[in-house]
Amino acid sequence: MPGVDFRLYLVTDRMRTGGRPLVPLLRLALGAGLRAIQLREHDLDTSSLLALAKELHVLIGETGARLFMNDRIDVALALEGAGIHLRADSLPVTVARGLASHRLLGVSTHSVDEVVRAEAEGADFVVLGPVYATPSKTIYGPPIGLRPLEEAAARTRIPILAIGGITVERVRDVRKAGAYGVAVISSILASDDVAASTRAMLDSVTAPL
Ligand code: 3NM
Repeated sequence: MPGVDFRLYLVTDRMRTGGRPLVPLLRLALGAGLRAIQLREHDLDTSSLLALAKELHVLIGETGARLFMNDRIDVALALEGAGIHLRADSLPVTVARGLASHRLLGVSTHSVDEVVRAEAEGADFVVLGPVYATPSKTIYGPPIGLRPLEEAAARTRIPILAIGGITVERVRDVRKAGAYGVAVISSILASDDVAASTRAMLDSVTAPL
């Protein structure tokens, strides 16, 4: 199974695009070099979600990037090669791993202990946050700051992607704290120039520290 070969993970939220349709924005981001997208549109019914996922799967297939399905292992399994991203109320990591042994498996975490557990249970990578206050939602709790990133990176080996309020200016700090990369919604999807923002983020996640 291929490993985690991306340092920028775009998480979708079609309510945060400033009223613009999601797919053309994702096309722009992919054209700018984005390598991984997590489709996270909880409120869609299954047939609408599957239709959107299929459309993205085709779009992504043309670029060689990766598509991850948030929570919906069933939809991921319906799409060749799609990865799975689990959240706290998803099926347990061990169960997901059993169902999808050859798929990349990411897990949302909010503490050092959760990162340690996700690794032990078979996650390929984790997203850890919210590191900073996020304009996207407050349901993730208060910002955890950089310390948990440092500690989680010291105690685990799987890639950790920092999430929550990540901007180009903050990438260096989270990487120095131990993040392998970053996961974002607003700094790309809410940007007036999605292609330029994607390029700037890609440059900052690969720049020498
Ligand atoms: N998960 P933005 S924070 C989807 O902490 C998500 O698990 C989080 O959006 C977590 O890049 C978050 O706009 C929102 O801050 C990220």
